[in-house]
Amino acid sequence: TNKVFIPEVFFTNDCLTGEDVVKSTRVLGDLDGVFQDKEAYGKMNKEQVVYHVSSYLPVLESTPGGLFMGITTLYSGKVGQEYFMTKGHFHSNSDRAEFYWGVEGEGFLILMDERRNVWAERMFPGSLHYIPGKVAHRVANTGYQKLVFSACWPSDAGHDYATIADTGFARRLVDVNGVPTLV
Ligand code: S6P
Ligand code: ZN
Repeated sequence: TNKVFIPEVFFTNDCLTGEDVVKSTRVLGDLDGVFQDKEAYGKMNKEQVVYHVSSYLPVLESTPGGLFMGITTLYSGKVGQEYFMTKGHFHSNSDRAEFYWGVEGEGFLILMDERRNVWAERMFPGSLHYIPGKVAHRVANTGYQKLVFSACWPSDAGHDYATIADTGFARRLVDVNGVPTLV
């Protein structure tokens, strides 16, 4: 089915924008440097949408004690043998934890601690994932349809994309003869 979970919102937020839901889109061109295979990346259409995020923000960013909720729709695709994935990040307030849960489709949550140990958890409708503080997180779509997952994180977590942009994840999830494999 094509049913995507869209929450009915029962809060009035105090965001500067006045928006209950903030939507953002990452196209392939926004993910320069993320994928291993530069040659394959170079040949692809940079306007292609890789994922959309709808964020539900009942309080201002960086408010201590509040919570945010987001729904990510990650499309199916590969750059070379590497599956479409989110940029991935640590939290700026590095000890802040997060929940992810699978809603539709299939993939893997890829996790990396501060010592650069990497592991992955299978995502599917109903899967629930606790991401401890100080653990970087990104999601790869290994299926043939879109992968939809939700997240809940503290409003003072923030996003540290720079560390991943500089040093990446220590392992990548690639298609090895049709099998998603961490290499
Ligand atoms: C926010 C939460 C998610 C991601 C989203 C996109 O803390 O982890 O809403 O923002 O899945 O991933 P990324 O790595 O591009 O922010
Ligand atoms: Zn996060």
